[in-house]
Amino acid sequence: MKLEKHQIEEHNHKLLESHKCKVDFLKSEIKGSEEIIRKLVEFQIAIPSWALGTGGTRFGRFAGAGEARSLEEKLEDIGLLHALNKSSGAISLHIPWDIPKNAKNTKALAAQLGIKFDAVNSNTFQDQKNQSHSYKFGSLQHVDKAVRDQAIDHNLEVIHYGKELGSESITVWLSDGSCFPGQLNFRKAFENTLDGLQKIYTALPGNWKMFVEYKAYEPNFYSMTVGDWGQSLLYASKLGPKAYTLVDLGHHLPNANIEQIVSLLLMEGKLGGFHFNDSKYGDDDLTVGSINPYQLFLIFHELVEGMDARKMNHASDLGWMIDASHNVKDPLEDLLQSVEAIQLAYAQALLVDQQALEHAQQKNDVTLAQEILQTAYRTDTRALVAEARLQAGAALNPVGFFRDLKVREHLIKERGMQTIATGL
Ligand code: LRH
Ligand code: MN
Repeated sequence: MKLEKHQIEEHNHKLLESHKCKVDFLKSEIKGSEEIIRKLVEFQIAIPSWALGTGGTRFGRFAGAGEARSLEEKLEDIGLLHALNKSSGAISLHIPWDIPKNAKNTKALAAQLGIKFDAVNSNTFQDQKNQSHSYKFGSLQHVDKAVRDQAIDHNLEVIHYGKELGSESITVWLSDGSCFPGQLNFRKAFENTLDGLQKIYTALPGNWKMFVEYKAYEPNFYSMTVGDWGQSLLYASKLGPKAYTLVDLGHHLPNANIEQIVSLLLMEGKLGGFHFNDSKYGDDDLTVGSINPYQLFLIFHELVEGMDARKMNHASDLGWMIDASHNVKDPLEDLLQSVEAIQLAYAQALLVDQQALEHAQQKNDVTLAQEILQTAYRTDTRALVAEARLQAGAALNPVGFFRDLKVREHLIKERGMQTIATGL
């Protein structure tokens, strides 16, 4: 479904007056609003190809309707999201769920929709049909060299597809680990995994990055061979300058201080990017900012402080990606809300008076430091984020417009009720 410019202008026209009121008031209240709006316009978030359909759990999946049936339809859906918020200008592919049948055509369609190819993801956590060796007991960690070599070859294949499409990074998430004490020799599992990652690293094109994604548990429930930020940092440090850690917000043990992890990985120059989502218990892959928006703000506060300390470009120097799974909501509405939540937290973090905060910290004035931080968090930045969309030619109210346009009804007419998108 393609959105015409005039449709967006008509939608914005109805909301313009109240929007102008809100944004003018906010501009009168804060310093540097134009610079913040410029940064928001630049800030693009990659949409996961595996989250455009309805996800499920082991207890079941309640099918959605009108879902994307192919990589082309997934690109069209992301094109629609990008037309609505001009902040979803990239896709993160998962191989083999989204193997491009004709990379040239896929690349041309993406370019037409203004979509870039962010990190490609390998998959050695499922056995594919007619696969020679099973990943039941792991992939790169496996005791059997034939299984390890199969997993390495798969990652080289993923890099090949990424190169064809113009991607410049690969995310390696390994489900490897163990379910019971005694099942695995941790040292040998680490050494096998490092050896495998090294062989994949060596095959990286010059300008590529490798993101090593860690996870505390699931699908293994006693140990994971890339189980936390320390292990991921160990791999990335031993691999070389093109290897980084990837922080999936849902991959931590309860009450982990993720913002401190982010600060230290940035300090080490080994933070590669994010898989944004939210969770209350485990790897729930819920809408970003839907459970713990204050934590998301604190993470962006550490990002802005740490990236400015290293003079990094906020928009391009880290991988900004969503990784979510939608069990009860329309996947496209959910993704629109997630992008909005990320932009809101980023805008709030840009409002923090860093100098005043540093001054308060130097004086151990804890209350003042908290007041400075929470003043930014308690500032409603919705009008700023909406103004960034307006200036970028997008919709003032993406979810409202998505509904007014009856997009899902259109997609159902086009694609039918019983359609399943590849992915989780
Ligand atoms: C693992 C993970 C990983 C993806 C998968 C879809 O939990 O976060 O990033 O490969 O989800
Ligand atoms: Mn992830």
